[in-house]
Amino acid sequence: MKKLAALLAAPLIVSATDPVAIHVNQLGYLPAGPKRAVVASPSRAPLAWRLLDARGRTAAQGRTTVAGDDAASGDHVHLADFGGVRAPGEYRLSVGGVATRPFPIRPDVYRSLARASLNFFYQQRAGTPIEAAHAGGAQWARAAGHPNEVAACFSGPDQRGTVWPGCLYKLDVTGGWYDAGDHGKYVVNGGISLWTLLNLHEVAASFPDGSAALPEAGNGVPDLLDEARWEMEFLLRMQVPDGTRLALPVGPQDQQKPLRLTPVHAGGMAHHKIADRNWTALPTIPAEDREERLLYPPSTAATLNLAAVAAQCARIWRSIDPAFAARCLSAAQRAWTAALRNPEVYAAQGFTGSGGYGDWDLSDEFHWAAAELYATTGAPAYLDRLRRSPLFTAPLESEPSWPEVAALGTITLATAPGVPDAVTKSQRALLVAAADRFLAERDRSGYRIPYATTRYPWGSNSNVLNRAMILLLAHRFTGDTRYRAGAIDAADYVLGRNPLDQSYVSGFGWNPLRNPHHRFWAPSLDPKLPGPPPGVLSGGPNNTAWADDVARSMQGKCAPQRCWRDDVNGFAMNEVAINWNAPLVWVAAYLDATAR
Ligand code: 9MR
Repeated sequence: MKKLAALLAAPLIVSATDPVAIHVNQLGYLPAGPKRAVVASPSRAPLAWRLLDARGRTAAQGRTTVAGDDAASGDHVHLADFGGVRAPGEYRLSVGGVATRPFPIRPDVYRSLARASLNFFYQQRAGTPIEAAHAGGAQWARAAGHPNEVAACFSGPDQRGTVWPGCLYKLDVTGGWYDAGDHGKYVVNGGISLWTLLNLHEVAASFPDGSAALPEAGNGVPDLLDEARWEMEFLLRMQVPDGTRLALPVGPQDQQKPLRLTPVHAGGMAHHKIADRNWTALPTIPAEDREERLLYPPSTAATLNLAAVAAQCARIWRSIDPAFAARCLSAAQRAWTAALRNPEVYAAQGFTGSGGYGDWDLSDEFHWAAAELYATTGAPAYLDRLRRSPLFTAPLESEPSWPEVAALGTITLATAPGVPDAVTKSQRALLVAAADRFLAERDRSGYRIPYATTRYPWGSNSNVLNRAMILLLAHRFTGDTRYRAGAIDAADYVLGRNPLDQSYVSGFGWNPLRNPHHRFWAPSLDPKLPGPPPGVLSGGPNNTAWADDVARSMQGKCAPQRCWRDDVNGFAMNEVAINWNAPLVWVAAYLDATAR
């Protein structure tokens, strides 16, 4: 009691010398949702806050809670909770004589974000012209990039001295999405990205026909599936023809030495990537890429990515386009068999011109693919395989990311139609337990995000959003609104409630992403080029890989959540990527669909 009295007696006015920074979700807040601001201030005593309406009247007021020193941001943090305010309108939050810019409380705050973030995938399409009518304006229109992508396999020596024999065929791998700021198309990363959009379809039936800006809108098929099919068709093209023998690296790889290649039956595997032989300069408009495009050797990981999403495709298109569904199922089964035959062909890393997407533990990829094939076919062999893996029962180790895909299988078993109840129930329990851990992390993180770490990985914003996806699923399974609140905390962070006061999404908020690492949206390098269209997510703070010059200039000088700059050259912190925008679409569309 004494303590409380002392707190209440403490000065509520900040002295003129105390700097105050107020961080809110710049997009705004849902009427029925939680509403939290983070206030960075050295004050050890609570501060008075006021929520002002559009006419400057006080709509609510209170005192901050002092959360204390926060290692992730380097800030001394207070929290202001104005969740009680539900009336739609424009508001500003004021603390210590400082006020935010106006932000709305409205039931549709996530609507245009959902639409714009999906449109990113249209704009990343390869092999087709990007049209002004669907891209949101003439500045984003461009000629088709790589419209006739018929490619041979890499042959000759790579940078580590492995001499590759190449292959006897070429594949037409036109289409798909460019991965990121580069023009590579990678099966591994295509897999999780496509899965995320397809899962959103299965869970929430988002983006019915005619709701998105796409050339296919109006064709009688949900727009989300139209966009997803653009990538699915490409992934199917990346499959090695049946009966092919290739010399591939089998087993663990010594990264310092040339690889030993062994002839294997590679039919049904998937090429790891199609990409430029050498890195192209920034900027490079896709249609002006003059580099040689090559197919890189198949990997077991790519093969399992193909198996997983093709199985997902088979069950989703069964009722929409049975012939396409059958193609997908056949590809999935051939890929699965090929992976069982070649379980240890890891992606070779000796190439330049594109990213590595190397992964040396494929137990989670096997688990994911088995889960998708089981959900689609119900065949006992896949269930046996799932049951033999510890991933079927052990607590989830992490949120999904391109090298950690176990949770994708868990989510599918927990959400796909036709999975036996007992399996669904057990997998839901794993996801809810993970959500509980994320909530506990939220409660001990200064900025109250469900990600309490001081190690921010490459693409950290996607880790945060993938956790939000699991939190929203936990809410769906249990009805417990605490999980949904945790997901909104994650969205708040990405949209401005962070120490940099940065909306990491282009076109949204008063301080949006403007200069991503991208070869076309690069106005800081060439003023004739457009900035990013709305709805594009930056990878976000990275204090674990100082891979670019911008990062190196900050090394040792930034608190984890501040290791970020809006710079076109900062590829380790400010690139964009399909696997990062996908959970943004998922979370924004889901929050919108369930908003009140
Ligand atoms: O997202 C990838 C990240 O996890 C890796 O640490 C990083 C370095 O290997 O590569 C990232 O992926 C990039 C890919 O290799 C090439 N296209 C752009 C991707 C995003 O930066």
